[in-house]
Amino acid sequence: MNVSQALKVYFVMGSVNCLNFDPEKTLSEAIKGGITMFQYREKGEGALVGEEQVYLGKKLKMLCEKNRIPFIVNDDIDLALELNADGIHIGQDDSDPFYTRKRIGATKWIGISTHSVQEAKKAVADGADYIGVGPMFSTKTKKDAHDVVGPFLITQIREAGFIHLPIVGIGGITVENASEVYHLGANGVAIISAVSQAKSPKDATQAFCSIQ
Ligand code: TZP
Ligand code: MG
Repeated sequence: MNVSQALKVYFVMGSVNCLNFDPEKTLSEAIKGGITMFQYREKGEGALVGEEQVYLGKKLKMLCEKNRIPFIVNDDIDLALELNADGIHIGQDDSDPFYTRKRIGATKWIGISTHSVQEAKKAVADGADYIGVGPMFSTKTKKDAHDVVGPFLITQIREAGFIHLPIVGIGGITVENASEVYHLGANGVAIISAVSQAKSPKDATQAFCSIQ
């Protein structure tokens, strides 16, 4: 699977995002529903740390591996290495992209969060394999989220030229608004709460998979 295919329905989650089921059950249901990539994002108030964070990460990685779903770790290079993740996702304030590349190696994927055409251009120069663009819409999931940038920024990034990286939209994405994100040029949608807090994460994922 290449990066742009993997981004199509990209489920992002940590233990604090799960509402009706534990993280393993939530992920296994989302896998049954058809997610194309998973990001382990264990952060926010009440998030697991240390050995517990690693322990849960190993269980989620095993689930992904068994089902051939690429497994990405948020922010933490050491954790990504320890879990033998397929890649890492970093924000503008996280570790330096060149340092990150040096540590995780040439074959792993690096995703970089961007909020403007300028940051997207920089992500290309920094060796990203894909970029995240957001928040697409308002979200309660990330307390320190950037102001909403809106899905049209994806079109602007596409039209700016020289940015041929796969793009995933993130932030406030629901089954109702996801098609707008795809239609404005995204290769995929990254979703937390619309799957992790759904009554049925499997049905919610299936609904995302049938869009476009
Ligand atoms: N980065 C930008 S918005 C966001 C992240 C991690 C949160 C997305 O969560 P949700 O529940 O899909 O709005
Ligand atoms: Mg980050």
